[in-house]
Amino acid sequence: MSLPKAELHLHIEGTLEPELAFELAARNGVTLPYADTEALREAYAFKDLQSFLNLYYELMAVLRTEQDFADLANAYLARAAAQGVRHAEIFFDPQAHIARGLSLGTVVEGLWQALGDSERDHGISTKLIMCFLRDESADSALETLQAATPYLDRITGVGLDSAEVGHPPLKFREVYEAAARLGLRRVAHAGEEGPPEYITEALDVLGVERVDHGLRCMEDPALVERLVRERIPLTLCPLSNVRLRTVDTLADHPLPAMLDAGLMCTVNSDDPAYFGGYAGDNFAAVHRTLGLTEDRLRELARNSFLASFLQDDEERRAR
Ligand code: ES4
Ligand code: ZN
Repeated sequence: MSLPKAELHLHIEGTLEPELAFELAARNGVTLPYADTEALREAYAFKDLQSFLNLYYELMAVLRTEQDFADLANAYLARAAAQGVRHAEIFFDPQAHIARGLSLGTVVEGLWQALGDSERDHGISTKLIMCFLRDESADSALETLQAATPYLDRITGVGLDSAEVGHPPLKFREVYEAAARLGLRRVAHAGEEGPPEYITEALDVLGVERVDHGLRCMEDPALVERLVRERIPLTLCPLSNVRLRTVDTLADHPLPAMLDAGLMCTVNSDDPAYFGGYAGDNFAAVHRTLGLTEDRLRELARNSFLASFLQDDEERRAR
C-alpha cells in the first residue's frame, strides 16, 4: 500500500532478512546455527516477546562492520520506499552491539552512511532513536548515553526496548532525565507485554512524548481518557502483536476500538523481517482484516506525520 506515511516504530536490527543475514555471515566468517534461509525462517514461530528477542539478538552476530550497518539500513530504506514510507524514525540497540565488541562509532557511522543519502536515494527523510535495553542495568544505559556524546548531532532521541515485564520505566528515570538535559526527544516501549501502569510511568517518570505499542492501555479506561485528552501518540504494530501472541489473531486487534475511542494511533512494522511485513503490509493487513475504511487509513497516515519528530525538531534547531 503506497499511501504516503511516516514509520515511527522500526528496529533497524529487525529488518535483517534471512538472505542478507547469510550474505553478511559469509562475508564476515560467522557461522549461523541454521543450514539455510529456509531453516532459519522455520525458527520464526514465536510464542512471546522473549522467544523472538532470543533469535533477534542471536542473528545480530553477522553485523560486524560499518558497511554491514549501511547495507542493512539501505535494504530497509529501499523496501520502505516501495511501500510509501516518506519519513522513518529508526531505532537501534547500541548495547547489543557494544556487548559483542563493536564500537558505538561503527554502528552510528555505518547507519549514517545510508541515512545521509536516504533522501536522495530513497526519497525518505530519517531520524535516529537510540534505545536502551530495559533488561540491562540503568548504569549500563547511562554509560551508553555518555558514549553517545560524540554522535549527538545524529541522534534525535532515546527509546526503551527489549524484555518489558519486570523492567518498569522507573528503573530508567535518571538516564531519561540526563537525555532530556541533552535536548534529546523521549519515547519508550510500554504496554506491549507490560501492564497499563508502565504506560503511565513512562509518561510521568520518563516524560515520553510518544508511547511505543501502548496496546494494553485498553485495560484502563481512565488511562485511555488521559491519552486521548493529551493527544499522546501510540505507535502500534499490528503484525508484530499477532506474531508475538499479544493478540490471538489480527481480527482480534483492538485498533478499530482504539481509533473509535479517539486515541492518536499510528501503524508501524516493528521488526518487519521477523513479523511478516513492512509498513505498507501492516496498513494493508488492517484494511483487509479489520475492515478499516479508506478514511481511517488516511487518518492513520496523517497521524504518522503529526506524531513524528519532523516538524518540532527543525523548528527547535532553527531557534
Ligand atoms: C522489540 Cl517487538 C519489540 N519489543 C520490545 N523490544 C524490541 N526490540 C526489538 N523488537
Ligand atoms: Zn518495538
